[in-house]
Amino acid sequence: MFEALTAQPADKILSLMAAYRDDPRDDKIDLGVGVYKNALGETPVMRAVKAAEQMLWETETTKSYTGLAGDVGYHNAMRELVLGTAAAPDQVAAAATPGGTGAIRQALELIKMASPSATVWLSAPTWPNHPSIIRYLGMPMAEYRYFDATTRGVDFGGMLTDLDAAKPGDVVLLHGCCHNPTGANLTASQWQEVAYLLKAKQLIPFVDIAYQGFGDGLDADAFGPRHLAKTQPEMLIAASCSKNFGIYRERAGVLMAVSQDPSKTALTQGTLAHLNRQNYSFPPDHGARLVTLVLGDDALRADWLEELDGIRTGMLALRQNLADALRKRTNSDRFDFLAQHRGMFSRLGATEAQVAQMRENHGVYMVSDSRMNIAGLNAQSVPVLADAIVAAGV
Ligand code: PLP
Ligand code: TYF
Repeated sequence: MFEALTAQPADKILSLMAAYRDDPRDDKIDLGVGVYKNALGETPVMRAVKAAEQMLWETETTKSYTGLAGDVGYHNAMRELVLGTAAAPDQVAAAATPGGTGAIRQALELIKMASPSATVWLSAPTWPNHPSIIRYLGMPMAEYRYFDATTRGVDFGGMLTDLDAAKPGDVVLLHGCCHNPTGANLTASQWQEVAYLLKAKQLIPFVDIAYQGFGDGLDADAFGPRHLAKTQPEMLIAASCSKNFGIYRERAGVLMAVSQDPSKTALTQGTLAHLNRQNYSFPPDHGARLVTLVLGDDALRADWLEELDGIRTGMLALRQNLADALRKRTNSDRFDFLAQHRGMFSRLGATEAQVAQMRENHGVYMVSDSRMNIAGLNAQSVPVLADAIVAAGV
């Protein structure tokens, strides 16, 4: 049987990690995989998470199964974190999932079950796992324009024009904040315009939010999903705790299905539990429980917020430093977009050949589409990167 398997394409982000590891140069710079790193290049366990782990170790009395959809305390904590008061508890069905990716997968399976002919619209470009999973599930898929290669901002006119061609019942996947891979994001008023179009065309928003707190702050980053929850009849949200709690390997995510009509919630909740059962029975609990402890304890929550804000403002400072360094070297403002982008990533707009040149000549590792992880920089590497960018003729 196994001989019938065919080799699958590698994940270009993850293969870059291996190439970086194998590079013997000690001045190499890793701007590849989307993992937060401090100025020392470490991805530490957050203080509040460490404290919650100790609390859990001391107080946890059983590791028996949770519910099929995970723990209700976690659903509530995540609903409040992502949606605030934009949706009442009885409007939201929720299930814990293995990471944000698990939530995306379960959301797509729900869409396929409920509306097999719905096309899922993706931003061009998007996180490569979106089209990969959709293709694997055999679902119809289309792209809407999103990134403007000239301004390195959002091609908002193109986005609205393309979404206008979607048919009623189609699903539109939107990055909640901190767009991966471009770093270019919708403004609050653009979210309002998108919401207006979605409602008028009867399109269903599906928000993937994996970086809440990494852009302009926890509440500002959730403007989009909250506005949609208030204005749309139905929506799906896949939220990840990997980045903002720094618990990548614990695999904590949540899928939320929001409906203006609370009478639909029980059926949707049952479906989410069913989908978990089909795929892995019970979802992982450890990371979810840490998140619940941190969010539910005033002192831990305050400490988490402080550390998260330090991460966020540190990345903003690196963005500004890089934009300034490039202003100086090029005598122009054409890299100012780096300071306007938000989140971990910016798409630089370099060609594949320029990306390869920066890797070979300067040991700078970015994804071949010229996505850079800003958190991979520090005070020493910013000028090195700026030199590399100029030398490559970007
Ligand atoms: N969605 C986007 C856009 C991402 O970049 C990520 C990356 O980590 C995820 C979802 C999900 O991450 P995880 O499955 O590690 O929680
Ligand atoms: O985009 C990134 O770098 C992160 C991490 O298959 C990641 O989202 C990358 C690839 C992948 C899973 C996670």
